[in-house]
Amino acid sequence: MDPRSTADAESRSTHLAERVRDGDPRAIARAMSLVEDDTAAGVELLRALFAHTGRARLIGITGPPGAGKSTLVDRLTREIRNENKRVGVLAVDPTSPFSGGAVLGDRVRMGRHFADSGVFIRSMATRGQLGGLARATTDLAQILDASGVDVVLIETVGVGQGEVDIAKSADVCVVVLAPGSGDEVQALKAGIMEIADLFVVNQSDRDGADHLVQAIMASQSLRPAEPGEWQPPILKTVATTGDGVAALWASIGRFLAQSPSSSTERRRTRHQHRLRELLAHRFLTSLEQALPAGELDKTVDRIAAREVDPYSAADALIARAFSRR
Ligand SMILES: Nc1nc2c(ncn2[C@@H]2O[C@H](COP(=O)(O)OP(=O)(O)OP(=O)(O)O)[C@@H](O)[C@H]2O)c(=O)[nH]1
Ligand SMILES: [Mg+2]
Repeated sequence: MDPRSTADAESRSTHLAERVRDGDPRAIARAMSLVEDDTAAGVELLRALFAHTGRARLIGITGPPGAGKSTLVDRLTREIRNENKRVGVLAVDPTSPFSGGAVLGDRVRMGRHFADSGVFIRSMATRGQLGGLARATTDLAQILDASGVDVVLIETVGVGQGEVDIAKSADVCVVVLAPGSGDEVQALKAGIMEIADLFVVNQSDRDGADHLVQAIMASQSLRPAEPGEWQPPILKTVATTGDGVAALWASIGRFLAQSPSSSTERRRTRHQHRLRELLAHRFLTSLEQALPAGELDKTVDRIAAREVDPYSAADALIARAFSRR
């Protein structure tokens, strides 16, 4: 590569990093696009910003489709803004058949915050990638963190493992359920009951809210807590009116204050996942570069034709790629 263009790229990303750190919303949006598109400039930027991260609290909001997560995120955002804290919102848009048009819906629901410079909102498409989604979410949260937001709210639909992983790796995980839709059964199946630090029974203005509270209590009694361990509280909210949201925010605060060690542990887990992912990605890239073009595809064809098993094929490819070095 032309050394001048490399130097240009570096100075551009340094400049962009500075603007991100100033909290410039256009710079934040640009930075996020560079990262989401998996560009070299995006990596350069994350590198430059990393030293300035670690301050923001990540709050995962997950639950079945339509439980009221976006409406709740909107209300929480207002609550947090009342304390004069800055908020970033990452809404992971499921392109799953469960939920249609979330991008537009989220935009409309979050509309009142668009003019507020203390709030930055970004919708992320899932694009079917799994590990990639968790990675992209972590990276975008880091950009927000470096830009000086105090809280990052991450909305994911708790339907797939990828989404559940994202919520789980936040500093606190809020599981939102709503009465009357068989949510508790669905949530149990998706494995999101185990990851809750707090439960929210939203839409508690509707019939069946108390029944749902009972069902959650019953599911929790199956796993008794150790003495001194945090017991996930069950909070009732009506996100459309804001009822119970102040109490929810207070409870989140209590969790964060009481469980610093679990928070440290989760941060470590996030870094661990990220490092392993990077290593796997880089390893595969250098493997591909070391092999003749088309070699991986040829091997796939041979596996499909049962000429070789995938285990021996993997060993052979690694031996071939790295023995010449
Ligand atoms: N009655 C009632 N309706 C609510 C409440 N909270 C949300 N809703 C409505 O429920 C619907 C779904 O709300 P959303 O906030 O979009 O739910 P979501 O969980 O973000 O949905 P997805 O992102 O599509 O999974 C909307 O029509 C809301 O107005 C509530 O507390 N009570
Ligand atoms: Mg939503």
